[in-house]
Amino acid sequence: MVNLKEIAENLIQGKAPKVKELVQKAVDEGQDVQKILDEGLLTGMSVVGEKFKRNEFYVPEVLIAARAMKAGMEVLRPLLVERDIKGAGKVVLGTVRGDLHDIGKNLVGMMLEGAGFEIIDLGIDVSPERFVETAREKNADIIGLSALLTTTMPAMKEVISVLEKENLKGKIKVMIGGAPVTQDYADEIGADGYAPDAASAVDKAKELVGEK
Ligand code: B1M
Repeated sequence: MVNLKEIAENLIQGKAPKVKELVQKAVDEGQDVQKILDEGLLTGMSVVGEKFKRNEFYVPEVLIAARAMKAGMEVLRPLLVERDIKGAGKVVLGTVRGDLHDIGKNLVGMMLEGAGFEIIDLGIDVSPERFVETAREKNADIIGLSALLTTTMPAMKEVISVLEKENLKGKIKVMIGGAPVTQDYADEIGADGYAPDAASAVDKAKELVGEK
């Protein structure tokens, strides 16, 4: 039986092939997918974050660990999205302008996809105008914004301003999230919803589509 701590350890050390192998093994053994994600990959990534904060890790180490995280997520992706109940709604998703963090955003996308949402993922460093234009063109229900830096959070407010200018506020809902983001911040900028993690993002997205 794979010890999930071993997955976390290898992720911290940035050993992508090993992480992928162990995650695959844990899946094959029938271990719970959510547990593999939480106790293996996410636990490892949170240690990386702590080390980064204490200057024990620098950007290259974090990038290598992020690559290992992605390798593990590749294995879990089909399992997280397989629930596939189509037609829950359409979400334009992305990381806001100036921000290059995409691991959490990708996880949110996978979980939403698993819950039957159609995801249009615009990637990272996305301008407010592009979010709104795409959502309008694709007739999306929700714009999902991710920000990991306190310095990029104001870009979320800009998306809402563009929606207001285009008279789309309320018609296209805005859901926000990311480590520094809070419900208070969502209230402050007039976002329709906030979710602290990927699982709650699914609940919140369903709620927002239901309100329309
Ligand atoms: Co960055 N970084 N980083 N980094 N990085 C943080 C965010 C930081 C907290 C680290 C620290 O100091 N402890 C810090 C921000 C400080 C601040 O603003 N307060 C920081 C910094 C400073 C920086 C740079 C400025 C460093 C530098 O260059 N000096 C730089 C900025 C680059 C830029 O964006 N312009 C930078 C760069 C990087 C890397 C490129 C090296 C890499 C990103 C790789 C990648 O994403 N492809 C990286 C990483 C990996 C991190 C940490 C270590 C981990 C982030 C992560 O992936 N977490 C991070 C420390 C930390 O957060 N502990 C850190 C795992 C992920 C699953 O969680 O993204 O929170 P998270 O997503 C969660 C929830 O937040 C939520 O659900 C997800 C799943 O549960 N969620 C949503 C996220 N989006 C959502 C959207 C929703 C709903 C929920 O609705 C739409």
